[in-house]
Amino acid sequence: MSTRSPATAAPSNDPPEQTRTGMSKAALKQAYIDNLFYIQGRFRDVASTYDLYMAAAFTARDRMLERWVESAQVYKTSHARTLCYLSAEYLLGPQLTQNLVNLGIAKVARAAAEELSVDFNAILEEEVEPGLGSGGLGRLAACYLDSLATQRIPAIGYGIRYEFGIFDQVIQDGWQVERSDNWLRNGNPWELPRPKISFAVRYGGHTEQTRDQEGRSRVRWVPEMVIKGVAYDTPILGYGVRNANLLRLWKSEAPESFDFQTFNVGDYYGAVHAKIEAETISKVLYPNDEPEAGKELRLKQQYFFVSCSMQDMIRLHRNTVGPLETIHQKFVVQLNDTHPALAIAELMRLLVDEQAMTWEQAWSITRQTFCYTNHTLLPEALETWSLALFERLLPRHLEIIYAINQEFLDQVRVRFLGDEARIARMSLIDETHGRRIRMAHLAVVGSRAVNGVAALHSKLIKTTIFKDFHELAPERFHTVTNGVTPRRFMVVSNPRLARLITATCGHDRWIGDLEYLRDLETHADDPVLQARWRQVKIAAKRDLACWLDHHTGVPIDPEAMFDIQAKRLHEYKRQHLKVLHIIRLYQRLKQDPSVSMVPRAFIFGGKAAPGYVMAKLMIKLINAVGEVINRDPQVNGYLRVAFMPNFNVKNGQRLYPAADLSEQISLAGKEASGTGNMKFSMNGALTIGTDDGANIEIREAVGAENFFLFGMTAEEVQRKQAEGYRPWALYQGDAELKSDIDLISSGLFSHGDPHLFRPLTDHLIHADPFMVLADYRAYLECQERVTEAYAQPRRWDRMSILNVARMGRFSSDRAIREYAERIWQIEPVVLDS
Ligand code: T68
Repeated sequence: MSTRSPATAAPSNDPPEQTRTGMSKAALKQAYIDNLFYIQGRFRDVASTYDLYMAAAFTARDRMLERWVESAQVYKTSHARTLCYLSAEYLLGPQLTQNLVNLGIAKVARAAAEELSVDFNAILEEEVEPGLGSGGLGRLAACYLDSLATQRIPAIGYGIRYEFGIFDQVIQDGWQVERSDNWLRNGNPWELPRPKISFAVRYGGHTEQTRDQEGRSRVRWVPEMVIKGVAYDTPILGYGVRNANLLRLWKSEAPESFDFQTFNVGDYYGAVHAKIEAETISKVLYPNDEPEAGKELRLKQQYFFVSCSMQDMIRLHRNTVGPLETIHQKFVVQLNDTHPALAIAELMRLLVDEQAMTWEQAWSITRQTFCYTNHTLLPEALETWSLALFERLLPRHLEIIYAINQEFLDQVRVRFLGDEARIARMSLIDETHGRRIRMAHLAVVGSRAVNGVAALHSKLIKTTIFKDFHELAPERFHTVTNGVTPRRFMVVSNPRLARLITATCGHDRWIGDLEYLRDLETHADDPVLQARWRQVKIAAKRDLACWLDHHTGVPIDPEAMFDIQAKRLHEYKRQHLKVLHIIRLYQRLKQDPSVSMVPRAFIFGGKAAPGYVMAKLMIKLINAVGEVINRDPQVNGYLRVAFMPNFNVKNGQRLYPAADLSEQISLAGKEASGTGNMKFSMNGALTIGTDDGANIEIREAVGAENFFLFGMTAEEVQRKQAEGYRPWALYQGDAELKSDIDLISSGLFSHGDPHLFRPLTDHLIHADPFMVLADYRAYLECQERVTEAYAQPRRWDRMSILNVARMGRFSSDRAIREYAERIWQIEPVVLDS
């Protein structure tokens, strides 16, 4: 390709109006060239890989917009009931392949690029992912966007367009180092700025009592600061349908008028400062597990996106149906955890103060509009805001929350006469830790439905954190087990496996309806399928080994068992339990070099919150243990340890296809659901896991004989803790456990420094809040069973095939159908093709 004229780059017989968005190879070739020329201003022979990526992205986007406009029109004219998904995080991952798959042109687009001598894999590597989330919760939101469109549910995802997403992790000397994620630096081809869709957001100041023209008493909020939120829209396509939904992210800016006002009175620097302050609000994502204390900016962010979203919802309702009294019939708002729970108070404020609705009517509408999903039971992760901070930033909302609280507690009083302790427990204000607002209580009181994210989790919220609320209104509590999208986590990330499944089943219906994977079951013992299955796995392992060698310098034999734990670093997820297992195997080999062992590669991935010292020390420990093992010729034929730097969606997609064993070893009762467990299992990894979160349901689905279960149940954990847990006694009572921990303290992994890992080992021995020591023995024994099974390839293959065949339930499509039917009461809207 060396032509100089874009118009004649790819001669085509298609009529001109079709070449703009045609799906044929010729049309796609022409579109690449046109987009390269008219958007990037480049000819093929001078284009960089990045230019080629942008051209491919715009080629996909043009085709998406057609469906998007059509969907918007149909949704509008049919007055379709619509879901507003409010989430502070969306961990979208790379967009190009995903969008090509959902457009149904992944193959032909690649072929068209290759005919233009474009290395398609190279342009995919060029893509920067929007890391607008920190973990499972943000990724769940992204999976749900995909499934909402696929299930034809009209939906808008609302969130924040962070200028800097989750930090990039690099590993230096075994330690995590954070680098800022400047994901927008080269532009973002997937978004459309909507400068005309913008709203004012107020902060601070005070409130005043006034009267309206009819003499009714009203509250006027006189803010101290006003900023502007501007919409940036990203189209979200469904798979196998023409529906496309909208992700609307808000960027904060200074309103021009405000800027000029200050400027006019001569305070130029003040004006610039105000502008910076406004722009700061959507500047950076806060990683989870960071202490909330003093995070004024985070509260500002939450209010910012919630206010823009509620104002937008009202505007949309006005533009279509009309009377505000029916807004709860048009929209349902799903709160993804408590981060957007302020929306409840904001909708009240908008309806009562700005739309002059009565309090009673506004509350009735609000209560019918919201639904809330809880994602955690960990007390330290339950959001609360100091009253003083809240009052300073959102004085009017505090009054509204007080009023909601008063009305609510009056009801509780009547229902549970004289039970003052209950009143204190249920209040929206926590008076015991220096007056704080309990966001989870606001979310429960303001919602018509509350749900947990796996069966066990839902049971636990009803018996622990929301026990009192459940006693008051049990009918409002639901469960919807999480799911993940098979488009991204199978088709996009594991094309070899996808092709094999399609060939084996004789159809690809499973991509749109994952229950069809059951068609694999009858082939589970077929030696031909098993051999191919193994080839697919080994190819993925080779790819990963190559990537890891290149990025970490740790060479890994693709024939080894790939034993992977990839998730956020956290004590409750117990990466250190995995490390103790590795140290045990290491010691076994050192003590008896003749012992025969199934070779294993232990691969970790995950970020630690920048301020979470213990989690960062766990990363250092993994790398330190790896360093000793990997260079010890006595053991490194059997054991390897690698830490994948910067675990994000893109890198995750390299891990899931390559795993033989998936580590899901949280302390029972702590992991609300987990979703990585589903991603691994869908790709044929077997799980070693505790009786926790969705592990329990995965085990039920795939069959107990195809799952490696170990450890205490949540009930046993509770009992043990109530009895008084003494890790010291366990440490003293188990010689191997003691020697594994002592080896860490000995300085072997820290160049002789016995102090480096002391905080970790001391904490294990003396406190061990996540009961690593209590599950250690059971874990080792279970790993023995894993080794035994892996040594029988045909048995392992059968188990792996059955795992995939029975994962249908864990598609996010199923989860979204459950939400739509049981919680939202929203019907799909079918578009004619
Ligand atoms: C996760 N939560 C749960 N939180 O830990 C996991 N937190 O079990 C579950 O599968 C997943 O949600 C989806 O339901 C999170 O990921 C956060 O990311 C988070 C972010 C900000 C503040 C607190």
